[in-house]
Amino acid sequence: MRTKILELLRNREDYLSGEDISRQLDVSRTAIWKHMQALKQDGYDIESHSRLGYRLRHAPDLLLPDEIRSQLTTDKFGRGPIFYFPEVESTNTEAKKKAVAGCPEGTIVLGEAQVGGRGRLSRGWFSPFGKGIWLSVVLRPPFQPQEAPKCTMMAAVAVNRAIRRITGIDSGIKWPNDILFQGKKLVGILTEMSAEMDAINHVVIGIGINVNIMKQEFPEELREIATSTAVATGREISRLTLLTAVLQELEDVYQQAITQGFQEIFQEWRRQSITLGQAVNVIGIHNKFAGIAVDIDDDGALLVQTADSLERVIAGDVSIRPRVEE
Ligand code: BT5
Repeated sequence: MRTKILELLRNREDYLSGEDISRQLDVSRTAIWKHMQALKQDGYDIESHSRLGYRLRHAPDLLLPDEIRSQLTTDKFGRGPIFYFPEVESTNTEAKKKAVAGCPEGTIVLGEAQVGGRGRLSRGWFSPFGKGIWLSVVLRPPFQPQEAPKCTMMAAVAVNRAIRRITGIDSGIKWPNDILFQGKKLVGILTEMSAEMDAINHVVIGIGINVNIMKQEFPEELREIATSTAVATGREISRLTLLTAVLQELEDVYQQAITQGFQEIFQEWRRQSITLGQAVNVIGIHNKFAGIAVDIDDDGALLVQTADSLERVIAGDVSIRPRVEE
């Protein structure tokens, strides 16, 4: 009901009378009054006028489920359960619990702040309150378990599309799971899976986007390697707008992967990649080497040409070597 009330208020610049709302939603005016009080308590600045009705002056910059639902453009993602936490250990950890408990595909988990945000290999993820999008999406893909890494690449394409569309910046994808702007990390993606031998139970895609974090707000060790859309554009970006764009793009690429396979998505990944064609240092699980990143293969592995062989990198860290002036 609150989502519907918000929708009505948003679509109207002027006042909307209690009578109109009650007719359109078929509820009593007392019930509407109660919903308005609850919305005000959540931080909505709603003007009420005894004769004219209600007007939304300002919505809080929080990723509240009602707000999200009133702006969603998707068919599935975010249409089912939305788990929202002002503070959470890690949205991925919560999403995995929900997935094991049987939540439907497209369930999302959001935290305004994460106190135990995770990267790969137990690294931390800095996730301050209200300044980023700390999101996990539960998928139940009909893919083989060995195809799960492709979900990370698919998510990178989707998030990069959304960031470019909403902010206008020229961000690019670094293999396999980062989105960078001018060499600094804007987004990290952590995909986690539960599977049997031949089928995936669920995949949780965790996406961390630095939105309105100012340079001096990053901890010292991240200041030179991380950035945010606010730093990149010089303006605050609505997290809600960016979030709904991310969900739409993610739903689109996922649908595309299911119906047409990953080929087109990988082509787009190649076009948005900042890794391909670069001299790179690879720190793999068992070895270290240097070469030129020449392509990705059909599995999403990075192909690196070294002095004497073509290496296939399926996991690990790849750093782009700065060009040496000749
Ligand atoms: C990643 O790991 O980049 C995956 C990050 C995924 C975060 C999301 S947020 C929602 C969901 N819930 C979670 O708990 N996690 C996911 P990796 O490639 O291992 O990079 C981690 C490294 O990035 C750290 O060791 C830092 O150097 C750096 N880092 C940490 N926080 C950062 C931030 N906010 N922005 C940029 N870099 C950061």
